[in-house]
Amino acid sequence: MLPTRRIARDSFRFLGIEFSRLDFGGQKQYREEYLKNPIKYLSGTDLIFYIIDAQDYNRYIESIDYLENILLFYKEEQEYPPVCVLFHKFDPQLVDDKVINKKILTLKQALTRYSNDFDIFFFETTIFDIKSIMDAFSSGLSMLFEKMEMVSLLFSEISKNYNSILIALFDSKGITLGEFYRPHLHLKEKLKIYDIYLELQRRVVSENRNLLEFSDKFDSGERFSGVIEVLKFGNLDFYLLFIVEEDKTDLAKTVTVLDKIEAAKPQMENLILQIIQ
Ligand SMILES: Nc1nc2c(ncn2[C@@H]2O[C@H](COP(=O)(O)OP(=O)(O)OP(=O)(O)O)[C@@H](O)[C@H]2O)c(=O)[nH]1
Ligand SMILES: [Mg+2]
Repeated sequence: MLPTRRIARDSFRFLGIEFSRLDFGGQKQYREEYLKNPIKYLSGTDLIFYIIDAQDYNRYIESIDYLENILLFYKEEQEYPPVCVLFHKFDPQLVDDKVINKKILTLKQALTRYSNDFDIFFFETTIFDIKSIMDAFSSGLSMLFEKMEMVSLLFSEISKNYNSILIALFDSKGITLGEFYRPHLHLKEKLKIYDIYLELQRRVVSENRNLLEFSDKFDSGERFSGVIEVLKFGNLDFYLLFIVEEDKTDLAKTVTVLDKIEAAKPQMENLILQIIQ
């Protein structure tokens, strides 16, 4: 990719609302320009994603200093947009690397001093794991919708009644509105599920289906059953993904569990309606 020149603008729709997205080029000359005229460039922001190159230790301080300047401006203006800080380029081979994890932790600690004024959230992301980027983006957006957190709470409640591995709700672009994962589910397994979801969601759309059931297994051999269901609200489509452990002894039991998710649907639909209103 080429470096972004000044600001690249585009827009996208989420939950029926049009958002303007401004990608600020990070080269020094541009950074200085934004700070010289912050009212023009920064005012009126609803949500900030601040991206730090997690591999570039030498520039951590520079990056934090710049963020401090930005936040000082917002504080003066008494604007308090939620701030998502992404430690990016946290590539798969670095996940268990002690040095980078320690450095990131130190940065997080340094940044919490802004948390009195700002809602500040941290994410480790990498281009090699699309889910990590989608999670950061989804979590940020969810800050802008009251009641969105209720979706995950509801899923967590529902999960207690079944051997759930995952319950998640996505919009048509794959943004997560809420999710519950079985505790201690490994990253590898989450990614496997997300890959399956992306493929099956495409199939649901291309075959114009409302429902798709599937069955698969993790590398560990553990089998699971799942269903993707389309929930329609006017011209907004949502995708409910429900995955349960397969009952080895009694497959019929698994099927009933999948049927039972139907029982929870009215509650879910009610909640979605409240969020998009
Ligand atoms: N290893 C690694 N490299 C990445 C990752 N994401 C982006 N890159 C690389 O980092 C370089 C810069 O990426 P850009 O997306 O242009 O960075 P940017 O922050 O938008 O830069 P500006 O547009 O100048 O602000 C490119 O060579 C990318 O391929 C990542 O997750 N891991
Ligand atoms: Mg760029």
